[in-house]
Amino acid sequence: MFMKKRRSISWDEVEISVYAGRGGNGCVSFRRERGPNGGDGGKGGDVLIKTDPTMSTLFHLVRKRRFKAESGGHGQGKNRHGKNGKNSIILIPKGTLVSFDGKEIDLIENNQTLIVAKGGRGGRGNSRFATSTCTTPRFAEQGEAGEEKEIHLELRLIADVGIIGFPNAGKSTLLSKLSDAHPKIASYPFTTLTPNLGVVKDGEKAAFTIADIPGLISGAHSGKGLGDRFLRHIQRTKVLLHLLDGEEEDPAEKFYQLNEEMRLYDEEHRRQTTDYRLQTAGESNLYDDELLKKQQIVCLSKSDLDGSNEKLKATCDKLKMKVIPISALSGEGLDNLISAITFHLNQGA
Ligand SMILES: Nc1nc2c(ncn2[C@@H]2O[C@H](COP(=O)(O)OP(=O)(O)OP(=O)(O)O)[C@@H](O)[C@H]2O)c(=O)[nH]1
Ligand SMILES: [Mg+2]
Repeated sequence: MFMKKRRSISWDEVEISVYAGRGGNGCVSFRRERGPNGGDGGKGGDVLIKTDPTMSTLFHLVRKRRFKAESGGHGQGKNRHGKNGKNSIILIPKGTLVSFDGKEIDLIENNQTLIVAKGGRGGRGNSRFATSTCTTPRFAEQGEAGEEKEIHLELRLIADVGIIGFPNAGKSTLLSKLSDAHPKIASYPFTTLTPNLGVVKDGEKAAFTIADIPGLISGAHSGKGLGDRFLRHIQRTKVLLHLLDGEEEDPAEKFYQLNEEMRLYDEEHRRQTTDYRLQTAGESNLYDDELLKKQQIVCLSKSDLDGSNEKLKATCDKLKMKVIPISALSGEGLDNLISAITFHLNQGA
């Protein structure tokens, strides 16, 4: 009985079906006195997956999940070969793990391309089968079928800097001020439902990429709020920008809470990867993805509000570390912040 496969619906994990093009058929044709002249069929198009540095989700694949490349044209008389079918190219964000045929391929470079389904070979026309003993072959080859695959895609966003913080801290507002991204901003928690990615420019040049993720709350590591799904998107960032909400009563307390969430997430992740490594002994982990090992730049947002100086002092005293006051509204502290980010990124290079 035909069973419909369950497909996951999510912006960072999707399953798609790909169909490479069929090869065109070879042609049977003769020219009087001169013998067979049937051309070959064209090759079927491949289905490729390519990373696009400007994308930050797999959302576009939730609606469109079937990709078909063009079939090759059939061969024709007068030894005319069929046209090769056009490839189908699926764009995905950098940092997507592509799984098919029991393989897992991690696409982490910009504009990296991977053929996931190969087009069928075109059939040979009858002119190819003429021999001294068979001068009038009345047959040609059929084109081969293209490959068909089910592909699983899972995203772990790659950005130089990841903005983390509790809901409403001002993460998306900051992202929109620093970069070319236009995330949704509102005065209620959980405005951001999927990460946003932006490019920060230094003049004309791209200086670094920065992503904000949905607000985290206590219990996030075990899926509370919008959950642990988002923590995995900061695993591949080089530096964390920890944004404390300037409107919070006690921002330092929130700093500890979020770090505790990251510690618990690391612990859980380590346990899972150890289990996985035991199963697949010998395979090494690609990158060091522990959240607590990452450099954190701590900022206090909304420094334009009344009483922010006192709050900054109290927070610094409690945390005993440097906290950069910023206001995405007035622009205060943003230059300072960019210098700190650049310093940390260069240090890691
Ligand atoms: N006064 C002031 N308000 C700000 C500043 N930055 C952000 N806000 C306000 O804070 C609220 C939350 O801003 P968002 O940028 O949506 O916060 P977020 O951290 O992305 O929130 P989530 O997506 O829900 O996690 C909005 O009403 C913003 O206008 C700032 O520098 N000063
Ligand atoms: Mg937001």
